[in-house]
Amino acid sequence: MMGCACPNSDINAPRPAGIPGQTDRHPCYSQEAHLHYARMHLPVAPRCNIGCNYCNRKYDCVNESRPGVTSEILAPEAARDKFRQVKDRLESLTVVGIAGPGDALANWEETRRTLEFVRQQDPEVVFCLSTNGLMLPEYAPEIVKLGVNHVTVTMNCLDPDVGAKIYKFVHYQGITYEGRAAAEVLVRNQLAGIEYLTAHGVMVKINIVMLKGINDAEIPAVAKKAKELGAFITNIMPLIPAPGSAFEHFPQTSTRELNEMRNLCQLDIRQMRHCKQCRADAIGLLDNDISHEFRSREPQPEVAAVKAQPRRYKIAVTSKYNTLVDLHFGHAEEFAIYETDGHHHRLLEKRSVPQYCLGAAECDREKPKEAVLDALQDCDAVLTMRIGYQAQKRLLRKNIMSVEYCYTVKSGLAYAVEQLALRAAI
Ligand code: CLF
Ligand code: SF4
Repeated sequence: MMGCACPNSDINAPRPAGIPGQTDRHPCYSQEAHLHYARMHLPVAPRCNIGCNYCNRKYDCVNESRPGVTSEILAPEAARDKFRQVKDRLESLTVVGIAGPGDALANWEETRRTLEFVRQQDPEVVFCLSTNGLMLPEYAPEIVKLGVNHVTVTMNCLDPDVGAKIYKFVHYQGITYEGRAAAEVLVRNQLAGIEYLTAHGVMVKINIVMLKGINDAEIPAVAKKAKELGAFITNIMPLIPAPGSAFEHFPQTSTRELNEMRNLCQLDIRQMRHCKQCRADAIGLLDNDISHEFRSREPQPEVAAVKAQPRRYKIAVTSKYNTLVDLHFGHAEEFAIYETDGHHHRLLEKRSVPQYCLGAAECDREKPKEAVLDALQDCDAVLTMRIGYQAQKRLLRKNIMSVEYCYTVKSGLAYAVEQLALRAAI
């Protein structure tokens, strides 16, 4: 039976085939499933083997995540314990994914051991991996053997001349490639890896970062190739350049441009339209990340090293009643300024400011924005429930880190100190 042919709607598309009992419980592969089923990312993969021009390794891998927020890093044993803890509390959990904060396959030992640990505890869980694809020729057979049935490969181009503009380097089998040669190695391995996976029954999703004027003309060809290789779906994502990356000032892709591209590519292959570009330690439904409820209070090894020389930070918090971090950065009319070392917090003062964001109609008013940035210039970080990308970027230019959080101020301050220390250590 033919589904609705409207290119704007995946909701009316035929129910995903996929792997019965798996793909229909996978929140990213099925639009319907994302309303009911949760995923959990285990952040066990900090390293990466390529250099994307839109990446800054102080943040999560941009191929699957939104920059500006960093994730904790877990050893496989800690990941196993965390999985057990989350599984006990989150009935809707169906998928365990490894999505960074670097590349899952550039940290294969950690990735493999983590999956083995989790499988020992739950034979039913659906495994998911996200990778740049460079190491797929080496590890695809093991991936299949481990029962990983869903793999995301970020493939931004086919033409190495286009790839030369996207990738700074590719480090493969002890050799560092640059320019065209780097893209050639990467694309060759991606294509071979995808072909192997789909031939062995793995559901492959292709993420494509849309870079205006660089790869947008080639995206339809990438989508066609994905279809030809047997991929299940493509996820065309807007570029959100990481602060400090080579593409930091590159224009963002608008939702309209993105949807036009998806509509075009949908003629060839199913399109994902509900991606949240979530973080490498995300937990919960795609629309409701509850990872803060499960974050370890134990310092990370890198953080512990930094904490050996105790450092006190000044952190500006957005909170309605100074109990919870429950205010959007743009809506705050007051910042509570704390001094903290992560354990002991001292409220120094409250600073009144004009609202940073006065709604779309007044979005271009510079004066309130500058006033807020000036008021925070002596702070190391802003701890806030939510913050827009442009505001994050402007803060970062003043070396002020944005930390998104939504639980108590006390635990948020401890978390923000961890993030500051982690950033300093990377
Ligand atoms: Fe995670 Fe990615 Fe698996 Fe999903 S996320 S590894 S496929 S379980 Fe999903 Fe998050 Fe978008 Fe990724 S919403 S960023 S597509
Ligand atoms: Fe960064 Fe991810 Fe690209 Fe690696 S693959 S350079 S982590 S965006």
